[in-house]
Amino acid sequence: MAHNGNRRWIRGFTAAIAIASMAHTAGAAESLQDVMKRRQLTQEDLMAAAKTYVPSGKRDEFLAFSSGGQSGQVIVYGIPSMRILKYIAVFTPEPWQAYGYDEESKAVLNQGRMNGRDITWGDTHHPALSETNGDYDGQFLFINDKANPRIAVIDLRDFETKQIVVNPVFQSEHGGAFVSQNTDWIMEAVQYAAPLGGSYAPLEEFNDKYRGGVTYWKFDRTRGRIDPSGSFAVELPPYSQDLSDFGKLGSDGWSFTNSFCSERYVGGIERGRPPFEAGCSAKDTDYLHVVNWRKAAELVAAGRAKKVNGFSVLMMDVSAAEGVVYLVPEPKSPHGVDVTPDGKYITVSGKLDTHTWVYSFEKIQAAIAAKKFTGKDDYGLPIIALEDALHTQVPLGLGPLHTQYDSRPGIAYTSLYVDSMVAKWDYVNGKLIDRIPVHYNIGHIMAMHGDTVKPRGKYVVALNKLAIDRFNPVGPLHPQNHQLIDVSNDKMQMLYDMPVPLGEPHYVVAIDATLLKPIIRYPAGTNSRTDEISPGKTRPGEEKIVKEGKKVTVFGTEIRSHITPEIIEVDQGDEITIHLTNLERAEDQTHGFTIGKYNVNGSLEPGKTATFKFTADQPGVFPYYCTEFCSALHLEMQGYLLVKPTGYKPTAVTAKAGTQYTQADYEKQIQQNADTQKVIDEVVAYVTARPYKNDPMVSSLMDDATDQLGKVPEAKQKAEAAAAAGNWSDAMLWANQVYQYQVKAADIGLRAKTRLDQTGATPGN
Ligand code: K7E
Ligand code: CUA
Repeated sequence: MAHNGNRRWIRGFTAAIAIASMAHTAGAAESLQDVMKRRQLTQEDLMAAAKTYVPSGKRDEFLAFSSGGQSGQVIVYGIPSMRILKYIAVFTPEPWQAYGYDEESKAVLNQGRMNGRDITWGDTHHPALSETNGDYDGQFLFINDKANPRIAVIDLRDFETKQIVVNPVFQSEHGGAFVSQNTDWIMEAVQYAAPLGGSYAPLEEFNDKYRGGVTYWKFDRTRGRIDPSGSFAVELPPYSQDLSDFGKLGSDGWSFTNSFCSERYVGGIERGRPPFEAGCSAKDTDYLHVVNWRKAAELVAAGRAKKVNGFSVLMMDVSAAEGVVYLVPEPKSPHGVDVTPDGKYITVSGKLDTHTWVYSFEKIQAAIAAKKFTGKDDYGLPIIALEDALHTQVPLGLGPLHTQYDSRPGIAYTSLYVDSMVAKWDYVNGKLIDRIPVHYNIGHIMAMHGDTVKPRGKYVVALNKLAIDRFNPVGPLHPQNHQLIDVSNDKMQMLYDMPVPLGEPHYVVAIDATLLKPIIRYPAGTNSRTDEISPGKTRPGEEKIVKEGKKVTVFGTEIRSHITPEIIEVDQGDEITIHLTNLERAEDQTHGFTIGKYNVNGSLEPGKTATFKFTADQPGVFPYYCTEFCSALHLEMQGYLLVKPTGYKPTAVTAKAGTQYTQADYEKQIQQNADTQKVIDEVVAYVTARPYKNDPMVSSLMDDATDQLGKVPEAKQKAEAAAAAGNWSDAMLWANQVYQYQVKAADIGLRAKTRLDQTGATPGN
């Protein structure tokens, strides 16, 4: 940076302090009526805008976690603003967060490998938030991969994926993730039947050899990880199990899973048979599976399970004999089973039935207690008569799918896929209350805390499969359309269309934003994927390069605005390991890292340590740099990887600096440092006159500023020593380094000052 540039910077800096306290002057204003006219907005539009608009600096009331469908990710957005806040990388490598680039996150993705193969995508369907006593607690998020049966664990302290578990028994899944009311179990039901454990059997043996099932993963809340050794599966008939839900309150200990092809039809167009769709929807009813999972867990603990690929599976003969699984007829081709907030009812909708059916848990239990069954299915599982389980059937419309619940007792919202509508209805008294059109072909519907014991009401979101004409066309593939609906009044009101351009978001969960308490920084040197301190953790001043034969290990750091080391010299063929620690503590002060042409890419949030491994097989000069625009000197946050060709013979060269500096340059720099110090003193006086320690954000900014200033004496000493030796170039450069530390301290200090101004802190304690 040029000298006069620096001077301008100081002037600008002083000006910034002055401007910060100036009032804004208003120009000739357009009236609200003018804007309505110009933009052709109705009163209703204005009302919707007022209900969804979140002014700059204000925050959303709820946070939604949406499946990212084929992207294998999770999308986080705010409600009511519908502003996207984050994509969480889960099953798919994702460069922005360096997921799948550093060794730490590669280790998580590698947990999801199957049969020795990298699976680099996922078909995410159902996110589930962790619950305590049946309500969201804001600690964990789980999501399933339908295509490759897997479940991932995301920690909501840092919104990072921590674990992926592969289902060792089943070949596909759909009815996951759902959590028990204290999140000690996570459910994952099969979709398409196949022989257990991945073995082969011809389709002719479908009835005998193909199986469905439900997996109950044990979740260790203190470790925040799934424990596969404590988990088990329950074998089910090959009925194409679909969605599931856990019981709650009085129905805790039970789970419910619907199915859509209890006909066990096997298609085969090429064999001259009608396709799956014909044979799988021939009967008038399918089966709701009612599972006493707590009893199943006891039987597994008592050694009654079989092992399939080392995983415990409770087989159907045991389930039938011990009363673990019961079947109840359910509407044709159902999709979705949802337990009411009080745990007393279970709603199931059949895509090919216009009614939603409501079952009574109490009636089901009474039938089981009285052993009142209409018979058994081909696998020996008892069938409860519909009339012995049904509470009511409510005509809602065409193609009912999923149901969510309102804060008002008895009120539910059900998506109507074929009608493209949302139905509001009363499941206790069996009455339709209101319907609203959506655009178009709604899949899931989601209400605030809408699948917990304590729904919050206010909004529902319609997750529409098609957008068609809602947005500016962007090619033949349109975005999905999430529509926000106000449900706080008697009539539902459409508020907002939000395009989702990342994949098909099957299901979403939304939590009261105040329940989330994400961290600002990691404890220094954290491997964020294991929550442990990394062996690569490096403290400032302890950076080093260790060479052992062909192995080169770099212990480096990043802080505004340099990477240490700045030069890494290796020989062609060396195996390189680079550990980088971000030394920053300030909020949002992330650094990146890349080495061009070596596919090295890092994202280091404050406190994180990440590791990069590669073989330096290509000789040459490879610049590396920080990929986040992290400070005014971000572009200078750079270095060189020098890979010497095999057999390279160095010739004697003396380094010659680009620019030589004189005593006058040095003195000019000293003066500038003194001026800058004055500005810093002003900011410090301003901040410390106010109770800044009461605000953790300001307090940590001030810690960071103090850190930067703490480096001044050493650089100053070096500058003075060089000056004493008459080496004006080194003297000037070290004096300039002093200036760099000052600038960063001032920059952070000014941020602290701005924050104090925004929060209205006044002098005093
Ligand atoms: Cu798309 Cu829940 Cu997988 Cu329904 S699912 S729409
Ligand atoms: Cu760090 Cu740019």
